[in-house]
Amino acid sequence: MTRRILVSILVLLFGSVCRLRAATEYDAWLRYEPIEDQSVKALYERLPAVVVTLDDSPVVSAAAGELLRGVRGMLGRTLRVEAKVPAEDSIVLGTVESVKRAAPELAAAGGLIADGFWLKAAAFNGHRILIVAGQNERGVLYGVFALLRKLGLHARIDPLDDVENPYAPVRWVNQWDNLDGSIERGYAGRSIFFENDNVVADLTRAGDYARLLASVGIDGCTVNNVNANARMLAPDFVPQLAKIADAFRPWGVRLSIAVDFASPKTMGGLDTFDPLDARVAAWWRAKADEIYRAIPDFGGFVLKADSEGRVGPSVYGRTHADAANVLAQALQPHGGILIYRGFVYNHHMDWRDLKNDRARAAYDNFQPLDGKFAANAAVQIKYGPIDFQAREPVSPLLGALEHTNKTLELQITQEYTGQQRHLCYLVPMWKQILDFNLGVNGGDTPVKEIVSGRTFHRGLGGLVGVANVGADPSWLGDDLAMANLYGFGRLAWAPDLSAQQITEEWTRLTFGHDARVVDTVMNLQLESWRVYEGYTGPLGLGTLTDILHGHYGPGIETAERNGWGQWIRADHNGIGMDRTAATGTGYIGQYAAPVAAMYESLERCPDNLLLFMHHVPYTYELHAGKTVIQYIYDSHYDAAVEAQQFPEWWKTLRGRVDEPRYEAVVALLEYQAGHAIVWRDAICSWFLRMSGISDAQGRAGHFPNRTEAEAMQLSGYAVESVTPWEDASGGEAVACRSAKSCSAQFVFEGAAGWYDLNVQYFDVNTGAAGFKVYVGAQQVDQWKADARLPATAANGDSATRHRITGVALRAKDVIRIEGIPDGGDAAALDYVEIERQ
Ligand code: GCW
Repeated sequence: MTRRILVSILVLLFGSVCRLRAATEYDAWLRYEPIEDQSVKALYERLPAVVVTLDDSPVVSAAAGELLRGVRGMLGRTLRVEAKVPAEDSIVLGTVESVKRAAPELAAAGGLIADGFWLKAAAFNGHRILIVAGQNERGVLYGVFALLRKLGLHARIDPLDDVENPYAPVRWVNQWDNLDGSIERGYAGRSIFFENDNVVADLTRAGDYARLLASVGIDGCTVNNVNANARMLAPDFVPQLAKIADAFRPWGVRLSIAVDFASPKTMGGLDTFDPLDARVAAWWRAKADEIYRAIPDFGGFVLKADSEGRVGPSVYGRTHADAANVLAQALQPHGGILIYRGFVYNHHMDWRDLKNDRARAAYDNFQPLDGKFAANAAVQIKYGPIDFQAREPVSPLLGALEHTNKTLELQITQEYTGQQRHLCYLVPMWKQILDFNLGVNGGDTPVKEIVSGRTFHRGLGGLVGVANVGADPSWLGDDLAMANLYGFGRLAWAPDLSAQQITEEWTRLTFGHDARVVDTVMNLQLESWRVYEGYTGPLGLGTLTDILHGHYGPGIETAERNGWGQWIRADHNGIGMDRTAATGTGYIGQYAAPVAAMYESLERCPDNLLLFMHHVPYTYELHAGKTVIQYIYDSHYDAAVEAQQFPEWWKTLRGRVDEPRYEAVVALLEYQAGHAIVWRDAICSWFLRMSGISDAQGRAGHFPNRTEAEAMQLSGYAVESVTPWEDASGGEAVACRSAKSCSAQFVFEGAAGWYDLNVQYFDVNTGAAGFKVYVGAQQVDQWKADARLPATAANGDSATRHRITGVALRAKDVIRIEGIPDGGDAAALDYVEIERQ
């Protein structure tokens, strides 16, 4: 072993041990908790004391450092590091090649492909050795993480003979980081890569991020927004990018970047960016050469073109394939790849034309180009034909490119699924997508096989997850949301793993092995997507959020009557997009026959996609045995009840989970429980008014325990209407705009007893208003409206519920809420709801 390797292993080890103690959420699933259980410890009693690294490379050093760190953490032992196989038991790390050289008598496992590994407990010269052999260096690193995962899961490591290969070559994350340090659709703080148009000086977090990614087999990271800044290719920027690549390299994560298609003109000074112009091609080649000189293991480019205002080949009447290929050819000599976003659609479509349909766009744009893309190019296709909704059918384009490489785009950052303030664990959704049989050519062609390249024998393919981690200590802004990052990586590596297994692994590694903790956290995770869909947009309606702004709270009508094409076509009689081939937009005809036949038929179309595929009256009877309208009411009420249970389940873990994570998660789940009621009421009120059909159970529109703020006795507060109306109870709220403090009060008319008070207010991000609640002269609670919500006005994004439990009330008590505005936050109040305990 060279001194350099030893030093770097020690730096990795001790540098990280300090951080490990400092924060648990930062370490996510790589906590390496000490194993206290003696019977489990006994499983590892005979773990060799020596680790041998046969290769001299940053990746294998990182692997060795990680092994030391993990064993130190879990078993409290520091392994000895050596360069030659000693005359004692040892753990041997190296590529298959090096293992063969060091110990030819050890029959290496056959069948390894790039990045694959072999874990083997064997006898050698009378000693026990534990081999971690990789097909390449990255495989060694993945093998170490797999071994440590076994320890973390308290699994046996003797006997041991495991061969693992990645399911697909491309296992990337995309970050949508802007060079100013903001992150498009990021919900966890500022960029860990950029600030002020430059790469940040301290790239420790970039390295730690790469370590997290590597631990689940992710081998590439595109660091900037697909809405790319041309500066990414500026000559002074390339050396800065090289520093990020340096931070990634020990973890086998290749850097890639999104580029602006007009760069040859805007950055390169040419008078064109026509992909078929020889000067443009030469410019891209020279740029790629320059990048590879600075970053020899550079992954490639990602391109979003002719989409959402980005320029593209259409400027010159060229095709997407022309655009992709000019970049691909520049990367090809260096082994780089070009990923072309399939997310291309017209966002100025005429909504009055019932035949128009955004869902058709990806297929219509790309299917005719099948076979025209370079061998080192892939089209990256979002899982659904619209845009990361709570539920969508699988994109038909996935089944329609037999002669083109593809990657499947999933979204880890929860843009349309609660933005990490709602628990919405997406692995069950992703499993459904990956397992969905597109029935191409009448065969068994699940999405996972298609996108990995297996079905059509493509050399390139895989999974890409839009991650958008940020500088928040917990990476995604919510400890539980990290299961989505973990699960994405595991599925990209091994899509046949069950949601159950992935969830259990993540839970044990993140929170330990207390059976109650494991059960509770797994239940929360595994139920959360179904519940989220239930109180947002069921029956294939999409999330029903405000699509024109934050994509967060309820905003049903924003989908309609504009060019964006997320229409749900709701009127007084019925709802849903008719996408049939027979009478609708023809979208369903983009699927292979067996799938098309299922969706085309009202009888066979599953309820959960009915309104995506068909327009039906509200009184249409579902397979579920109720009408569409009643299903909408029931789903929202039932799911909101379930969301109320989430914080209660979690609270049973007090004392079993460390305080900081316990508290952070309670706060989020309580917020979610309140916001689920906002969603429920907004959607049910809207459909009640639109359909004119009342809820058979009498709930929608009736709130017996609620006192509207606008009906209270106000001092300083003034009544304002809220837009959209359904986001406030009664369509109105009160705001305190011209006084230092305002109050709203009412007389409690119920019987004496114990009550919970729910105060519904609006928390905007332009200030932090204060609230105080009094019963008679006695203050019973106070808080600040200082949550980070994507809202500057009173609406469904800012609507927040504060619950005060266990208050003794007597008839004729005066309940008074005092609001103290701050900055642009007018302490707006919606209602108070009083529930008997
Ligand atoms: O989901 C939408 C987002 C945009 C995003 C776009 C895309 C980066 O709302 O913010 O732009 O998709 O995927 O390109």
